[in-house]
Amino acid sequence: MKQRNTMIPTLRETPADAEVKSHQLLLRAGYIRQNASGIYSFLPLGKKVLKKVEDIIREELDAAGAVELLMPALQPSELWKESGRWGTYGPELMRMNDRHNREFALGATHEEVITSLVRDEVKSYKRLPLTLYQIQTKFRDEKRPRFGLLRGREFIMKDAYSFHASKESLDEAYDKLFQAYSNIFTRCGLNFRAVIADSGAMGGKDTHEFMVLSEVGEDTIAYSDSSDYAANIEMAEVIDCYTESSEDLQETEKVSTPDRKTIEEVASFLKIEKERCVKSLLFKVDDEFILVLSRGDHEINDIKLKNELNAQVVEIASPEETKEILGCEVGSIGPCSLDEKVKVIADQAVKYIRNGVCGANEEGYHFLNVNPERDFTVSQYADLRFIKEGDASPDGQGKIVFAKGIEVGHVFKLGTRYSDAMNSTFLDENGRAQSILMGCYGIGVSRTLAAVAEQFNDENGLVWPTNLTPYDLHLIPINMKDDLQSSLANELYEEFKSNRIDVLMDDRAERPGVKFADSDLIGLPIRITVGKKAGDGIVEVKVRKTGDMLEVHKDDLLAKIQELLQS
Ligand code: 9G3
Repeated sequence: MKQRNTMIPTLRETPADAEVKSHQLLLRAGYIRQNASGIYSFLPLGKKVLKKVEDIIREELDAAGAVELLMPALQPSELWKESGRWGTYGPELMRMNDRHNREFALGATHEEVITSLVRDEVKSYKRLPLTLYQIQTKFRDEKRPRFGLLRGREFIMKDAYSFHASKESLDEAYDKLFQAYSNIFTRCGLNFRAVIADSGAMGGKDTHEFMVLSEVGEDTIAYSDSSDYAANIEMAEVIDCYTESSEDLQETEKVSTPDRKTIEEVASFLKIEKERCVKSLLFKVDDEFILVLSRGDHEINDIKLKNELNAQVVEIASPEETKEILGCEVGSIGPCSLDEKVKVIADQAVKYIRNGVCGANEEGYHFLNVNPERDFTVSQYADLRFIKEGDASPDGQGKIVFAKGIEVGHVFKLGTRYSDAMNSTFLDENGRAQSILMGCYGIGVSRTLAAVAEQFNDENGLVWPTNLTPYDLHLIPINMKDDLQSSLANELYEEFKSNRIDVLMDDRAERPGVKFADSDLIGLPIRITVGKKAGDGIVEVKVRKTGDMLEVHKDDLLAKIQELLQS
């Protein structure tokens, strides 16, 4: 490709609203352009990288036995009404009406469409298992699109769906695709972890997220410093390895704690450590108010609370609700002498508190020397808190360390959540109708591209791994007007092309400095400069990643380039 014939609009300056490296560089190097908030065009270089990511995904999905299809982005609302999700998704689900005023969703995901398709076409266990996938544009009207392709409102997703007659078959497909995902992200050169995740609204039990370690990641991963245990912080379980206190139980005492409301204020006012405080939070769980206790230095994890109580909705009670139910302000509530109707549950660490402090359910008063079971009853202890750095790893090996992650993949065992709701059944070998078991598996393709850009760059621009680079090498004649240079450059251009090396030649009439700066920005793995020594058939080869420079005679060049591209 010659640069006069393509479109690579590089920018000198970093656009003000681009906050992270990948967003800045993909804009500056002319890979993407924003059309509207969270909506991008992939310019020729961006499109070529996108295709390379997609081709790696296709190879691995096909090898895992999945079959590609393509579903529509426009989805009739009837399907989402059948699954019950038309109402549960709010403004994030983009909707439109057609000319007959019929309602449609712009596809945010395709469980409904694929389940209805399989419902109509797959009736017998003989046709199972089946794994179908597509690579397609998705629409999600994010409240705060940001970080360029990392969180867009229109993005490219590979979504796969598997269909099974048995749990064993689903487990087998899940493991195969789990391995395929590991292969994909490894081939993309990404530093990733598969982490135990929460299935959220999707239902189903097993689910893993594939997280690329990155400071700009929105998710927090808790992983062991000495095993491969890793979990989304929402799901990381805390093992009960607290030590029993040997303290004698002291007499409870009510003390005035004027205007002290938070754990910090109460602990410092009473000169006790936070570990000795009982933190009380009133939660609204579906339609019931429950007082949830944790140790003063811990935070209640609402995802764990929701899963433990098998609830649909879990939210913190408002100050008004707290006052109405417990008769006092949030800062003074506690578990002692509560009205029977308020259920009390606690994180397991609370069980080990001895002579602790808690709110007295009276404005500005707290109790000293409270002890579980003697002074307050807990109907249920469970692992309800967020894990902290330094906690023991749940697999018993090493300590927990936190890292930020970009979620690039998510795999779920859905079970019959959609086939039940949409009556997608198959006849088993005894002729009995059973709901089809499903799995679903997503990769954020455009997000993966951005994650690669986030991981592969330096102070001069992008530095693509050879698997994903838009072109294999950058051929730069210093001066196209110089016959020796332009003829050697064109000769090399033809030679590379006829040897299936994808070459980009900078044939623009730009100063060398501009060409070199653009070349570093665009980030192709190898640069060949045709300059003053063209007459001797000598060119300069530069390896983008290491900056290594070497002079090579044109007769040795092809072999050298092929060797460099292999490594
Ligand atoms: C929506 C909107 C946003 C959504 C969803 C639906 C996330 C939604 C979860 C999934 C689950 C899997 C198949 C590929 C892998 C992920 N955000 N999810 O269902 F309407 Cl607006 O997408 N889907």
